[in-house]
Amino acid sequence: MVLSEILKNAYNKPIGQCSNEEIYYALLKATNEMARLKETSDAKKKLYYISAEFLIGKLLSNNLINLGIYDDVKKELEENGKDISEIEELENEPSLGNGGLGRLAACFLDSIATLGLCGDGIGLCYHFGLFRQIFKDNLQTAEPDLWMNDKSALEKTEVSYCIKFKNLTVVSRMYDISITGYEGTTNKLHLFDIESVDESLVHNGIEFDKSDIQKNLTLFLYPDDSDENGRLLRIYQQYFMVSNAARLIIDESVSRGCTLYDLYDYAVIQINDTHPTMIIPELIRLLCERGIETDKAIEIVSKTCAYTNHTILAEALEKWPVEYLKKVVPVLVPIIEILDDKVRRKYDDSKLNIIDKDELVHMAHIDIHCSFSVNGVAALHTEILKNEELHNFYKIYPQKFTNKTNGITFRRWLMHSNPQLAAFISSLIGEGWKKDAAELEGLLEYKDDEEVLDRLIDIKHQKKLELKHFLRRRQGIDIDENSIFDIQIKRLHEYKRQQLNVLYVIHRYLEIKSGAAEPTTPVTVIFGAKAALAYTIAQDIIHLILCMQQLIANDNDVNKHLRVVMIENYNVTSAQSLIPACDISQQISLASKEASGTGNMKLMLNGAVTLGTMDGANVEICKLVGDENIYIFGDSSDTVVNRYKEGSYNPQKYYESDLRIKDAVDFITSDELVKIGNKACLERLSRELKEKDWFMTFPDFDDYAKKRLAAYSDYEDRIGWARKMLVNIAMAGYFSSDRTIEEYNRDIWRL
Ligand code: 26Q
Repeated sequence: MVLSEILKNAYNKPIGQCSNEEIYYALLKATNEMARLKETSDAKKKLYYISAEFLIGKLLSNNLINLGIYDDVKKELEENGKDISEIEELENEPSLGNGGLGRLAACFLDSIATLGLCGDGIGLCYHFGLFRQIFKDNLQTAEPDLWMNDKSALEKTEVSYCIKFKNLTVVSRMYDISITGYEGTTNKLHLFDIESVDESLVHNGIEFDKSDIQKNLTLFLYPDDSDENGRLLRIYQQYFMVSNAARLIIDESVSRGCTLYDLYDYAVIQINDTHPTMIIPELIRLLCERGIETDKAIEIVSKTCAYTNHTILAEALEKWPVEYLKKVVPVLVPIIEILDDKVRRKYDDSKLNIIDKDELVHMAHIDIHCSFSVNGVAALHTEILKNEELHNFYKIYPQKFTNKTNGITFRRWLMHSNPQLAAFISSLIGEGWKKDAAELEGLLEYKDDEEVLDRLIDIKHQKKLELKHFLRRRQGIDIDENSIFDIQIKRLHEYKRQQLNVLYVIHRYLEIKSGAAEPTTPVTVIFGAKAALAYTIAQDIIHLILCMQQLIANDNDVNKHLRVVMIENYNVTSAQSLIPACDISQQISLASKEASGTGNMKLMLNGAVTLGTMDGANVEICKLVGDENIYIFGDSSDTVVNRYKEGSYNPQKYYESDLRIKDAVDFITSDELVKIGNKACLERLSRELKEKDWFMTFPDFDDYAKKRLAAYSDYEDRIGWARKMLVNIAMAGYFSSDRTIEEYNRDIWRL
């Protein structure tokens, strides 16, 4: 592709005279056309990855890379005085997801297309992505993020269905986004929408009338469900998504020769968490409508569907009142009752029931009974599902359970976000790793090569400088590129324990302030996190972090040694700047609570060293890199699980016996902080920690402080540290989503 020719045809101008907007649109159009040439449709069986979230991030550069023209385009632009990163900035990020689960779906689509598998994504076309986070008075506020200001990345299709709810019928429309594989084929992400959505419904931040379904159905990702209208809207969204999906799957399968009795030979449906669960009763309903008898329909659907579990947190497992389903989609209720009845007849164990005694429908139970595969997302997580959370199901369906440890696409998370490191790796071991990530292990040969280790340090320094400029531009904050970048970036949740991190920061601040600590290399502690709007304690934790940021920035005794920075509106785009610049990757969830984590993998791949608990995929990272290349602390998942079972945890005991904990917690409500913060928020958080500390930060504090200090001290030995970086990069190959997808295909999809 020659850009100058494309621009000449489109605008009759040379590159130098085109605006960045003109170049952006021309590139978008050209990549879409190139992508179309790589579409294939000759397979018999097709995968449908159905998910309420696809956190795909910006597409342009990713597509240029996958189509193999990024370097040429970049060069041609440079020769004409244009900077590709300025053109990238014009693209809005489609933030159609919250975090890990949505980003995983996006990485999977990349790998499915890269491996040339026949598989599409199906989801919803939310007009507003996840809210834009803005800090005001050290508090998080939310603004609407209208990413879809033009529909250029979306291609309108002919596909449209009539979807009937109890009191209303809507007409859907399918829009497509092309998913390019790296030197692979082009697949589709199908996003369903309705024409009557009214963006002007949104006012006063992100408030809107939650009852006007015709106008709000696909307005927002995860409408606030703290009230009944919000919860009903979620059910409307979920049913709209799955009913469209079910019809599309049936239509496409039939057009390939399927009789519906053999649906599972033509389609496999991967259900991403419980949000799309209603596709099971909906498919059964549609098959019955087409003349198939109920038991047979249940059998066919169960052989077609596979379910992925992403959490063991009870509050995140969806349970919908039968009453709500009757209000929105009464047609599904008799089918769910039949499924529940079959379970009750067969098993004498109320824990297996689909509808419980409170008339709540356990969505995960539908998935497990009516699918042929149930998988967890990391080895430890799957073991906990089998032995604890889903033990009763495992006893009756041992053959359904498998582990599929998560992965990430190295195209976005290394080639795109860290081209310098990618090029250096290729100069050492060749380009093969881009298609076969296990080849990264070849780097181990250079473990003692000081020239190589020096170059790794140089690249990290360059990425830290780039982050410094990014932050100055975006937030007007100046950070010291010669400090240790100690980073925790992920959704804000108590189980992820940002509060443990900030307690340590307070402790360190007090130590430096009092002269008890004499730091050598300064440290910049960076946070990036959005908190759900109805999640009060999470908001309070953000508030505390922002207050510490301000307090330390203005304290000249401390700020030369320690800084806190909270990234505003953390998203995929900022992750791409943060991850390559990280020295220490904080993965400090309470053991047993983080199903897998995927940020941990992205950071490792970019040469960050993990400071973490034995949780999720950290366990597998630890096994791969060895004890000397990771900092592990805290109680094991067995200890934690038992402590919960015994109900024996008492935070007060730790608060009173460890002066560091007491001083740090007391500081939350000190005069200094209350002066710059909100007293009620700070007091609420302090009380929560002292009286509940449900995610057990105090028992892990001592070990955390020790290991964190050990990491800071080891960092002083620059070559020793670079060796740890190199081992982490070399051993990250296992976490390529290409490997994950090969396993899904080998064990579940069989395409
Ligand atoms: C549930 C009920 C009502 C409203 C919302 C929800 C809800 C919404 C989003 C429940 C869960 C989610 C998202 C979960 C998620 O992102 N899980 C993460 O999935 C990653 C990919 O497998 C894992 O790496 C993370 O460990 C896991 O937390």
